[in-house]
Amino acid sequence: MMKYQNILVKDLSENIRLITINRPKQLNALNKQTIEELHQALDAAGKDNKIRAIILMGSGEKAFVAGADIKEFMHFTPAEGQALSETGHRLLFDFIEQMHTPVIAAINGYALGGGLELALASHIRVASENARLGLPEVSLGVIPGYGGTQRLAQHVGKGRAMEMILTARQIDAQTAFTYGLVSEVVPLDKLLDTAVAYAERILRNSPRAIGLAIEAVNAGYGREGFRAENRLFGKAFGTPDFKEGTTAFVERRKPEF
Ligand code: DAK
Repeated sequence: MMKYQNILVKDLSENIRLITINRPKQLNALNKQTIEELHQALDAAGKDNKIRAIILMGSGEKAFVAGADIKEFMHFTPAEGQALSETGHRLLFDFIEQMHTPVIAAINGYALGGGLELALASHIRVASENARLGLPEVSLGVIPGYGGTQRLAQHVGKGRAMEMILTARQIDAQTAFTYGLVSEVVPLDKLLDTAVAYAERILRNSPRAIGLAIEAVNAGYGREGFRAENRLFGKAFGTPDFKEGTTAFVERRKPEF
């Protein structure tokens, strides 16, 4: 199996592969390298006929993924921001959504910004009791750029999505369950077993039919909103608020918009 810097890949059985995002000191924030590695690992798993379900998790006990790596993306220009958004979709977010091998997000802590977007692009979500979910982008002067404006609304409805995005608030795991955002909430030490139980149920079914079902479900959702998100995301990158929001995060102070 390939060697990666920022992720760990492990087969839990002949048919179930666990991919762990492994930057615990940065709360598993997604930088370019991690996105690239996740793509390679997912692509390899998708092409491996033996692998019939994939589990995504974050390393450590604190975070699934605390978002895109702020310290990296704060330096991007609007053009780079927009280009990277397209690359991110192609390599990771749309890529996962369109995979014929089901991806289960085991949300073991913070799933914020790009981290929640990663879970939203996955086919099934389960969460540990300590999980906290949110799209805090507008608190940084930017908007969700990896499909969050579209997929959150698809999962929880427009009203709740609008409320979560505009307030930038985090919700706890139980609220996420009530919203229909996760299928189950379990103690942290039961999370992986719970994700495996979903994978095992999937293994009983036809992999070909599963692939086609994923494609059919996805076909019900248009692409126009994603194009708008991409364009408006690029626009947000050019504003002084983006500079202030990301700088305030790094300086550990409240932004002044
Ligand atoms: N990026 C980089 N570093 C992060 C990070 C992140 N998203 N989240 C946490 N860290 C780092 C912290 O800076 C800290 O590093 P050191 O200071 O120790 O070097 C370390 O992880 C531990 O974090 P804290 O000390 O803050 O831990 P706490 O327990 O106090 O707080 C927290 C946990 C999750 C509440 C807090 O870390 C936090 O608020 N994190 C940021 C959450 C967030 O705003 N995430 C980003 C959302 S915006 C793009 C497309 C999409 C996006 C961006 C670009 N392009 C196409 C270019 C999406 C953007 C987002 O995801």
